[in-house]
Amino acid sequence: SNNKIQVELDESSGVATMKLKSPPVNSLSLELLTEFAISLEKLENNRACRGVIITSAVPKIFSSGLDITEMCGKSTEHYTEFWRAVQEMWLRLYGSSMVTVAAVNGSSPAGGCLVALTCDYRIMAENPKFSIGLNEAQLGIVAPFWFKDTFVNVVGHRIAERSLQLGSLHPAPEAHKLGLVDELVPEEKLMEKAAAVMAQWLALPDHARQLTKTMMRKAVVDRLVAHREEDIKNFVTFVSKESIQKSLRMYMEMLKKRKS
Ligand code: CO8
Repeated sequence: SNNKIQVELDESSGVATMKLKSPPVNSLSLELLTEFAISLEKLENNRACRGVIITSAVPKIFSSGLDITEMCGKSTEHYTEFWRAVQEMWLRLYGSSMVTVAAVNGSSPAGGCLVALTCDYRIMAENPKFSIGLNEAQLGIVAPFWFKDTFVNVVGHRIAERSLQLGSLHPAPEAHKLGLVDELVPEEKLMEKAAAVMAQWLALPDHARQLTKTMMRKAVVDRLVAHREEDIKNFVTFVSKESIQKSLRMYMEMLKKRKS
């Protein structure tokens, strides 16, 4: 099949695992984002499922973030559809009533970091070669306000302000110190630890936890919902600029050159 996400539900624990499997780097393409939102919706509507662990099936990479090729040389209609899919994925994940745990088993820049930040809890493999952060500024682009809000809600304003301006990618140990990830474990223990954390969160009654989660996140969700069309318009205008197209093309070339 051409599934880019492997979903498995353990009926006895009520915990699903979503494994991103879109080699080489789990870029969040329109197709992957759409599958992500649909998979989440299915689990959300499945009463047997109370929690989701999100991880990667690609070695060394959690997700390389938004697929840059979706933002290069495409039509206004395409940019519009793409951005709506990014919003949809985030709205479903941030607003999920399930417990969501990110098992970050590789590098996690930009949109990859957003996916992790959007969960309730983050566990990262302790490998210092793996880094995580919202590095948009390094690409000459600006993280949208709801990426920023999600980041601030995890690490606080000061750390977010510095990290966003510098477009920092933090190696796992530093990410842990900053509170960007909650825990570091040896890579081979990651899934075991994620299951243990999940069990701890699921030991509480769902209802009070869900209402508390909603209370904590509602303002940020409502802000995007209220400004959704405006946010799409902003993205399309921004990404359509020749200067931004040039920055993105140069960045893609830099990625390719770095290899050889
Ligand atoms: N999108 C598309 N293609 C990508 C991306 C990406 N995000 N990342 C990597 N690729 C491609 C590479 O170009 C390369 O292609 P090819 O094989 O054709 O040369 C292939 O994937 C493999 O990549 P690498 O050789 O670099 O693989 P490594 O294992 O050496 O490194 C990394 C993996 C660390 C993930 C590295 O590829 C990397 O740093 N990628 C860039 C990550 C990044 O900066 N992403 C930011 C995307 S922007 C975003 O998510 C938010 C934007 C918000 C919108 C703002 C308004 C405009």
